[in-house]
Amino acid sequence: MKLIIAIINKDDSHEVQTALTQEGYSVTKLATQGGFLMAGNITFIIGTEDDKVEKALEIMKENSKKRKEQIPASATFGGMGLASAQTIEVIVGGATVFVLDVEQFEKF
Ligand code: 2BA
Repeated sequence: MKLIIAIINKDDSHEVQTALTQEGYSVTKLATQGGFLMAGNITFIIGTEDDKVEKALEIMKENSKKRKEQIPASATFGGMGLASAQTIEVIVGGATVFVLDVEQFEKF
């Protein structure tokens, strides 16, 4: 069994959640915040069988597209040493995913 921890952009999280649930995955959703943009994102915790990991990754990939956004430097942690009026280009969206081995799984 594996534990998938997936950090997803807030704007994509509804589609990801719907698609995962429709495919029968059990999903726990946490409201989280990125350390750099300090914007809300969503972290999904998904416990699943080894042979279902690839399909879950596929669903996340299909439903969370990367895109470029211009962000005011002042909106980033520390402001990157730039004047607050300056903007920087940041890639947002997509998914950051960790897949871990589960040593033991119990439901009481
Ligand atoms: P944030 O830390 O808010 O980062 C949002 C996006 O800003 C990142 O997208 C990246 O494109 C950019 N970025 C982050 N740190 C940067 C820096 N020091 N300089 C310039 N640009 C920077 P992603 O890499 O797709 O990450 C999206 C979110 O996933 C992150 O939000 C963070 O919450 C999480 N994340 C990413 N990598 C992680 C990791 N190795 N461990 C834990 N969480 C991670």
